[in-house]
Amino acid sequence: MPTDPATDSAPLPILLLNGPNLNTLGVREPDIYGTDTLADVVDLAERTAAELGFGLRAAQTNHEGEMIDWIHEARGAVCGIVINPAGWTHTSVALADALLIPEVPIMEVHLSNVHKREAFRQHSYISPNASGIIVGYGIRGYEFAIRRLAELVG
Ligand code: DHK
Repeated sequence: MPTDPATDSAPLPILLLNGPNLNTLGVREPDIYGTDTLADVVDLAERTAAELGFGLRAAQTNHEGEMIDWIHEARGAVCGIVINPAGWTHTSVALADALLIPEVPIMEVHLSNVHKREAFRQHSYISPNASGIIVGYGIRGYEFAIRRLAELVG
């Protein structure tokens, strides 16, 4: 398990990133994305990470450059990344490139089953470099992703 050089014992935290529009979870198209909020996602992720002995850093943004800056800063600072890239999944070469920079396992999460939806949602620029992809489990997908990440880095 990669450890924090500052303490030489505690594992590096997991980084949870959520992309555009996910700040509106709970009110946005609840028939597709459910009624849980982003705060519920972060709470579930924090509890799951803590159970497995990891800290968690969580952030959401609607600004692609900000997301890319956070991913650059993650190099050497986190043991893995769980990301729901939301709409950027299907559009962003820049985000896909950025996710190679930290050189840690990446778990890609989508609340909805993107493969049951519009054709444009069925291509992901992120998936070819993801260690795992979880789609269609609602917010439980984040829990599964953290559990898998812990296995991969543990
Ligand atoms: C979230 C979004 O905002 C969409 O743009 C993706 C994803 C699907 C989700 O299911 O979590 O297409």
